[in-house]
Amino acid sequence: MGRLVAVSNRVADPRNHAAGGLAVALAGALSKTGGLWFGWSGRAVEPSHGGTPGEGELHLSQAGNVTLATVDLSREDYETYYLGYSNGVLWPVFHYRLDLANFDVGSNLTAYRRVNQLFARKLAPLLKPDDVIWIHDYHLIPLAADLRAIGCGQRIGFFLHIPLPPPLILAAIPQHEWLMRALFAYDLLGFQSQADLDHFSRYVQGEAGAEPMGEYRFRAFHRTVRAQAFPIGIDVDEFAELGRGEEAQETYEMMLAQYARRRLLLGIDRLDYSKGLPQRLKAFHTLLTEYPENRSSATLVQIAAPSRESVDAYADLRREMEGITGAINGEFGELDWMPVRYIHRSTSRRRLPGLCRASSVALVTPLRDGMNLVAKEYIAAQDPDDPGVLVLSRFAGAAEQLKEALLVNPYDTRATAQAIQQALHMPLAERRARHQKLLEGIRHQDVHWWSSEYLRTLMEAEGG
Ligand code: ADQ
Repeated sequence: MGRLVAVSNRVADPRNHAAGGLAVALAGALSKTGGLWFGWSGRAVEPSHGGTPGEGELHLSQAGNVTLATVDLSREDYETYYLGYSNGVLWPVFHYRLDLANFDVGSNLTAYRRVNQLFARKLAPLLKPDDVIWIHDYHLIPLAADLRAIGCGQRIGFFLHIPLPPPLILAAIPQHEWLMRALFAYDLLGFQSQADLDHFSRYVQGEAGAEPMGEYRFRAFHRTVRAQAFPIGIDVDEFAELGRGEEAQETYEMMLAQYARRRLLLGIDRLDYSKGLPQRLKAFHTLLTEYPENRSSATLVQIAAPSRESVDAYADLRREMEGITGAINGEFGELDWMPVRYIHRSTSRRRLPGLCRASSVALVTPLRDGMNLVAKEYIAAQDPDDPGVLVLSRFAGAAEQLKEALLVNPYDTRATAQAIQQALHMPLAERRARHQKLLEGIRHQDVHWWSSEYLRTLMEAEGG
């Protein structure tokens, strides 16, 4: 395989494993091939500082043998391409939230097209003929088409980290056909789950008259693309190693000391409406109402990292969370017990394994999620001799793999409360048996499996 060129909205130093996310996922493949990682610098500059809007400066730096190349965006493009179209249209619709999408602002679409074209223009001169290009996520759907338009013939793959909704939901995006046509400029499309792949297949057959051509190959818009599910995993050993670190140990001991007489329930999320946080709090309220033996005992630690705060739906969610938390604590709290510890800040990744290990139950209950890596991290952090229980939404991509979790419908707060009660009382033998199977599963399809399987398939795929 030639040099790997990864492209994603944000770029991180792949040597910094504490950064988590794509940095861990791509580090191996990037460093093996002396790769290049290209994306937005994270800087939104005023036009007077950086020229005309969108024409950001290119920054090159080295992280070991990996080259990091980033471009600045104008403030206007940040607001329109990133907040407006990517996170105000694509994110809500792909998470089935048509009610939260704002289709009205034409300048958002224009900026989405413009930034993808800018990325193509800035990336093309850095490419070598035998590079293999791997583009990530919904911000960059048309990038392969833009690269092809300026003469790039390299192999190009795409991986969608978020769900792909069913055809009729996707069709609510006025530009749905343009977006889906753009996917056919890739050689390989990777989805998180079979359900997403199934939606893709139904869309292209129903809306674009495509015929599936044998397994995983589709022809439409005069091009052929291969599409498959590659559920993303975590680096189980790296997370376990992080768990042996000083900060994780310290966190674990602090939690045990603070909550010695309590049972801990844990939620770790970005504060995002896809994560089902109000519903989770309501299920916890139902637990305290219907199973009163949990009062003065069960404590929900909910860490919700701030995210996209300038988008209205996120500000509304923040207020809603504060309201529900206050109501539960007001109704049930005692002088020596607060039922919900709600922390609206991000937590260092180094502390996460300690938090996970100290908790009897993890609540991973999104309304819709591409995968959800917190579910897998929770499993990896447990003591196999005395593991906690994972309560997992059936609407997370991870539910296709993690069958031994307690699967719940997060909209059904009563059934979710029952599952939490079951988790709190699960016998040790059952906890161990479930955990062992879950751990085997996340080890088998870990993040190294994910990237090597994807890249192997990309090398075989014949688009065109
Ligand atoms: P996210 O929606 O960000 O990612 P998720 O997979 O849950 O969701 O988390 C990604 C990483 O962020 C995990 O390593 C997690 O530990 C960390 N994280 C989340 N909340 C945190 C917090 N409060 N404090 C510290 N760290 C936190 C998108 C998709 C997911 C998909 C991933 C990867 O929405 O469905 O699983 O990409 O493909």
